[in-house]
Amino acid sequence: MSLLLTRKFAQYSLNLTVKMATETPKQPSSDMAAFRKVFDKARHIVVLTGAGVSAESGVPTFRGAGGLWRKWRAQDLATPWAFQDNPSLVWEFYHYRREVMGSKNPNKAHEAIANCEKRLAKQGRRVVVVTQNIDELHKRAGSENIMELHGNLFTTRCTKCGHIEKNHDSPICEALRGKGEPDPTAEDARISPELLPRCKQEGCGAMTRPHVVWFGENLNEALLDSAQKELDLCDLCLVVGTSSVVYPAAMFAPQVANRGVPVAEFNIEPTSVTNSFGFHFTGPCGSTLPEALAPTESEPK
Ligand code: BJW
Ligand code: ZN
Repeated sequence: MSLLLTRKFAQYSLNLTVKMATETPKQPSSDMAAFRKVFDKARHIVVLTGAGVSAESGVPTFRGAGGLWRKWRAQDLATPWAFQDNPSLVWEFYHYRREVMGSKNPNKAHEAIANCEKRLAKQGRRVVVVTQNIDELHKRAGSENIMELHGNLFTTRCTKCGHIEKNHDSPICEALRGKGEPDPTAEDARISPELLPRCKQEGCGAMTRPHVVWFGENLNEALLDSAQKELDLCDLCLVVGTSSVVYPAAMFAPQVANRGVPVAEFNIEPTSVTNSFGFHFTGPCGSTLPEALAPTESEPK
């Protein structure tokens, strides 16, 4: 974690402890008209997204019903130790998710965010998406200011030379062709490392890995610092479809709320941080976001 971020995290934890000890939590408002007044005035909006924003596209989340971590153990599939121990299984998991994405498209929530960015840009206002998702659906919807905190499903990184490369091949390698869901119990079905995706840099040829951030790994420092700057400067933050349990992303919106900036959460249910925010809109974000971000007469031209 960068020094700046470590300091922010310590400060955030301290503030939160003091807040919890001294304040009765307030219920966030679900008054859309009140939100719209705040939205109309905002010049710099950060949209922090998680798996829930892609749920209505048919992409599974991690922790809810049908979530990936309900079916598989994160420690078997999304840690550097899992990859070291069984790269075949980890590649099967990411190959499976790449193939699933082939039939998925951005939904109304992605589109509302992308359209909002374009429209507000013409008014000299900034919208930036800070996403934990690796599925590229924000990009496919037309968002341009995107920070992918946890990496990208369609990018590989060489385990030896570090070469990073975009890769949309289907399948990503012949040995994975036709492989379905990963099966952590199928020890004898392991693909040998030589047959897993390899680096295409001349003279390298080492095994590549998905360019994503696993548990126990640091997020890209430069990216984190850029995200932190956006969060420090924004005058409105939307938190969409995230359980806000995974750090450091989980502390971003509460941090913004802590400096008195309005934060609106869009989720099908309350989360553990809902009461730190001014607004909470319950429901599928494919319905709530288009309403919240739609152009209106009151909007500055
Ligand atoms: C809808 C909806 C609809 C559904 N409309 N809403 C204490 C302090 C700091 C760090 C730690 C700590 N304790 C442990 C840590 C380390 C760890 C961590 O945070 N663990 C927690 C579980 C406690 N963090 C890390 O290791 C991170 N690195 C790090 O901190 O480095 C420094 C460090 C290292 C070691 C120790 C200490 C410090 C890295 C985190 C990497 C996360 N990686 C994953 C997988 C890789 C990417 C991939 O394969 O896709 O990222 S895990 C998974 O969780 C994925 C997601 O991006 C991430 C967040 O999940 P998300 O998006 O919130 O999804 P869900 O399913 O949880 O929630 C969906 C939400 O949508 C729900 O709320 C639904 O209600 C809602 N929803 N349908 C609106 N239609
Ligand atoms: Zn290489």
